[in-house]
Amino acid sequence: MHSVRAGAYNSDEVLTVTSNEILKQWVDEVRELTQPDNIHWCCGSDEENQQLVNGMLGNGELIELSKETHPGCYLHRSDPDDVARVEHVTFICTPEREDAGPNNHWMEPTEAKAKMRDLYDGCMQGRTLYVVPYCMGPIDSPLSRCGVEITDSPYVVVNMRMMTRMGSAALARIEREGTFVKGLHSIGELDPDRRFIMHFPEDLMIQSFGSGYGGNALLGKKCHALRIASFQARSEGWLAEHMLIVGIENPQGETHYVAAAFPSACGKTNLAMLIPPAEYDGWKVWTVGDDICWMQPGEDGRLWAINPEAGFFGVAPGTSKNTNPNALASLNSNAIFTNVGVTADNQPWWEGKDEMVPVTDWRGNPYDPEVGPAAQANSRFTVPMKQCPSYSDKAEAPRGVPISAIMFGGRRERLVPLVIESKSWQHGVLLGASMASETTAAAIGEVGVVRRDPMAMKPFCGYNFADYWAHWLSFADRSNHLPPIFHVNWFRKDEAGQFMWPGFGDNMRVIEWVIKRSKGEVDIKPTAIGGMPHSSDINVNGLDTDLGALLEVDRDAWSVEMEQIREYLEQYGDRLPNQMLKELDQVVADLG
Ligand code: OXD
Ligand code: MN
Repeated sequence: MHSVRAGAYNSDEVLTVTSNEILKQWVDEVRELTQPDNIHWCCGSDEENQQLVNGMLGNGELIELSKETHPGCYLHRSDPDDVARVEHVTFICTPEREDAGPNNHWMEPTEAKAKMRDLYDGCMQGRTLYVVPYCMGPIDSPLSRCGVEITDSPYVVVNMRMMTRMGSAALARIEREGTFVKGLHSIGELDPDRRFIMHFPEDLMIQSFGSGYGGNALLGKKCHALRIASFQARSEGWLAEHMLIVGIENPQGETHYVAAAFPSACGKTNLAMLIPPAEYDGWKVWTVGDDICWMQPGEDGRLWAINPEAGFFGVAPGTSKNTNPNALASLNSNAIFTNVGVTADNQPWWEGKDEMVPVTDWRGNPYDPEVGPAAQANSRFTVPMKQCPSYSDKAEAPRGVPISAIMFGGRRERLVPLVIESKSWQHGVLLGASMASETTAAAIGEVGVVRRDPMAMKPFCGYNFADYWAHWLSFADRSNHLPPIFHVNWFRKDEAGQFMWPGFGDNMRVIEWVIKRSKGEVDIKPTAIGGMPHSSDINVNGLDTDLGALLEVDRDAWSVEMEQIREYLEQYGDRLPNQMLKELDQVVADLG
């Protein structure tokens, strides 16, 4: 095995760092194009990390937070125009437009590569080029896949070190396997008009320019582990999904793992770390992952899943000891906070955290509530998963964990019951494909507009959704031990606009029923839209909630909903698998 030294290399020395010819050649090509002053191959050591941090403390890219309350924690302030993913300039570049599908922005690959070449030309002059080898998933898991990100941002390097298995061990695996995803990233000038996130799935390649924000710049996450991986998974027979993975251990010590997909901002991180209600004495919740799940049938036919990530890149606002005490407890040390406020005693602060009053807002200005919130709405924390009190050491298991149930969910104030079980795997795929959220009061005239977000993958599927559903459907032929699929909705409101379900830790009550169903311990009431629980099978002790109303099926309203789903699916034209319409027609026929 060829060992890697950390440090700066001149161009001749690069050739001695790795035995992988493709990697050597690519780094050399990028060096010629971008013209960095230095090249640094990252080994992932503590010393290397400290050097990078020190450099950023020196130039103000990082600000040290209170050593007393938050040792090893730093604040990063992004450019105010660079605080979120940029879907409008995110492209899937396949030779045929149809392969990207109506769900993606598409650009012809030669055109996209030429555009990016112009942007990258000389862009790293005066900067260091970092070569970041990483592994998505446990380093010795057959389900894991590797990548190399080239970046000119040390902030990206230190974040990638928390979010992935980064450094020498990943490079050694790349040298053994020979294949890896190539990700090229430059912050450029952070100009929103010169910002593109390009994906070339057929070349296993990502090119990102002009943004330092997580989802656009930490290429292991959305770009690799979802967009490129979903494409790769299709040809290799597995699934790359926008799902959390949570283990539920009952008082007898038996643990069941559930994978669940929700659109962004529906509480995935909270669900992955939930604290069961008081009466669930003896139950434990184990967090395997909060955002991404890769799964495939094992020899036993069950789906086995890994979390390809090693850290959380979570939304800070709203995270508190009431909503997510496990997340909060993870953030006391060794975390990077991006775009949050700061208190007088130099602690990170965001809306909803606690009663402290910040003195500085996310832009570094004196905090003034009249001007806006202290923390940017999409401000984030980056932290190693292992710091979470509910961290499951099964997150390191090379085989992954067996999935007992899959849950899909959206944010629906009306119509959609608390929980529905699919009639079959195929009907479950329809439930996933019809996932949607209603827009909230953010924009006038838009309240209650239903936006479809199939499998919560709308911004993340690296190919045509019609082909993606066909791939999902194909699993019915790959195994007869697939997990049951459910659709949940924590967000129903009553006439007075009040939430009908308490959510958060009480979601455990629904998960308990889901697991009972997966074990065949309780029956369902069959309905046109799927299996519904008998009210007496969901534990609502101590809750003041109208379970009957949460489980009712409004036939007329569902008929309208099904026609809207049909309209949505028909956009996919001839490529839409027939089975999807068959499932839909069956629901319509059963509704009568
Ligand atoms: C995320 C997202 O950052 O889904 O995880 O937007
Ligand atoms: Mn996500």
